[in-house]
Amino acid sequence: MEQTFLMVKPDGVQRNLIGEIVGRLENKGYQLVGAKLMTIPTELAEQHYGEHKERPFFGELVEFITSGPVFAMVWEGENVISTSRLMMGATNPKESAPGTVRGDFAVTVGKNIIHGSDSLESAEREIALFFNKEELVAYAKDANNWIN
Ligand code: RTP
Ligand code: MG
Repeated sequence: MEQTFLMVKPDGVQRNLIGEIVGRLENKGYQLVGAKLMTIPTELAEQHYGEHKERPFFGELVEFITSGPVFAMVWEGENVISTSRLMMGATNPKESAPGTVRGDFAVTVGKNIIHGSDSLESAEREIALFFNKEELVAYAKDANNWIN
């Protein structure tokens, strides 16, 4: 089953949006298979955002993503990579539609609340950067078994 790497950025953690974001993904029908609250070391941030190394905002981006705890997650489900990107909204909140995380909660591109892998290749790379295999949990969901 397809998996993606999603992360509530430091601004989202500070604004108490972890629950809101996890809730949206659960309600959609995706399954959480790994999660941790962590402060990203600078070296890991530079690796994670390596594709933006030459961009003028790279320094600010690394500084921001390491500035406080993030909530790193792996989510699983059909088309989860592209659909979770749709649920996040456009990178710049001034273009992200209402109903998306960035459209509903963010104002500026530098503090846009959530990260999501943008392709299968990025998802595999980012999951491996942030999680060991043992930290990802395969499990069946059947709520009816857990009520009585
Ligand atoms: P992300 O990687 O964080 O999920 O965001 P994304 O794919 O939608 O956007 P991407 O192009 O990968 O950019 C990564 C992050 O860099 C910041 N950014 N700042 N100042 C700027 O013009 C600018 N452009 C991008 C954003 O925080 C973006 O999420
Ligand atoms: Mg990106």
